[in-house]
Amino acid sequence: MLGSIAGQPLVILLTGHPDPDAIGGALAHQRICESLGIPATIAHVLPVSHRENRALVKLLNIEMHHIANPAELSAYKYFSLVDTSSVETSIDLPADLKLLTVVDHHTRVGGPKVDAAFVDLRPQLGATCSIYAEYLQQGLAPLTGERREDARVATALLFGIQTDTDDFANATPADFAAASYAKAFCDADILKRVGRRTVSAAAMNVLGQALSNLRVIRDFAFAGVGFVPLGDRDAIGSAADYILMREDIDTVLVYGVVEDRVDGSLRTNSPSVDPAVFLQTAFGRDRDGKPYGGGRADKGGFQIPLGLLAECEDTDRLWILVTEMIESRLERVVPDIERERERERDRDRDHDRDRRDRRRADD
Ligand SMILES: [Mn+2]
Repeated sequence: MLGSIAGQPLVILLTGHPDPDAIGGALAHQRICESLGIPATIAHVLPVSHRENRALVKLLNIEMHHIANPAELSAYKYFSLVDTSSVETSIDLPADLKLLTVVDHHTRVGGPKVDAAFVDLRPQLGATCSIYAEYLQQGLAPLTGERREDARVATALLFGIQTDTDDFANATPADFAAASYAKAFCDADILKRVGRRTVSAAAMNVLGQALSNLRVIRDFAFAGVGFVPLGDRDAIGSAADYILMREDIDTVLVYGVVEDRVDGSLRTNSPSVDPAVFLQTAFGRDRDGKPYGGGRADKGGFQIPLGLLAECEDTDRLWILVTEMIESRLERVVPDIERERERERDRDRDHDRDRRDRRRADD
């Protein structure tokens, strides 16, 4: 199919914010085009927004054309879609630009049938990069390891498969076969560098708060993180995910105030803790009988509206109220919190008495 347009330029148009599966697939598509004598350009309309993805483009030195104006596409008669079956909607494509190929692994839900000369849709696969690795392996521009270029394509393919299958957790046997083909040619050092996880500054700040306020009651831990901007709400769940890695606990709850509500996340790897039951026992239901929290096997979340209290301008005092409310509710599920508090009170009392005794002795 591609061979029939040899010599004519083609554009690989990525839809949405390019992710590693789209970028890796596009790079392999470009390689196949070039082996057939077709100059192919990778283009995208929306920016590469995720930092990890920008690192991939930079470290592998991938040339991608950022389209700002549809006129920039006038040089092409043909285009290909990779890792999508639908065209970018934020731009009006030139009317005479013809869709030539579609290679994708997404399940199509409704919408018009894809109209292209070549269509390969495999919703059973975890990544589009797996389909491209298979093309290469079966003889379309195969990797040989002789050229530096091979390592770039192989690394991008492997990273695409890795990220789209959630680090292979959702990989099918075909994805593993594709990954193992790409692995043999990939640049392990670059793969390690692009795969380095990044954490936003906001998420790290929330985590810092959670760690310094963390209270551990046997195998349960909880922490309040104060006021969190709405846009950083996910950082509460991320902090809980991180704290759950601590080896001596199996359940953690992290909460903060987000806008006019208390917003929290529960994480557990205890076989006996059901997040939905835990949260309902602690926080109950609102007036309409709707539980404040819910969850599934290993995670849950809750939101408790603060009502008029949210307007309180003394945020220090509001935060004290919130922590007392949450702690007294958590005692319903973790009675040891109260016992712990009594021990603390006893310690403080002993401490005060010691100090008084010492002072008397000094007198
Ligand atoms: Mn994909």
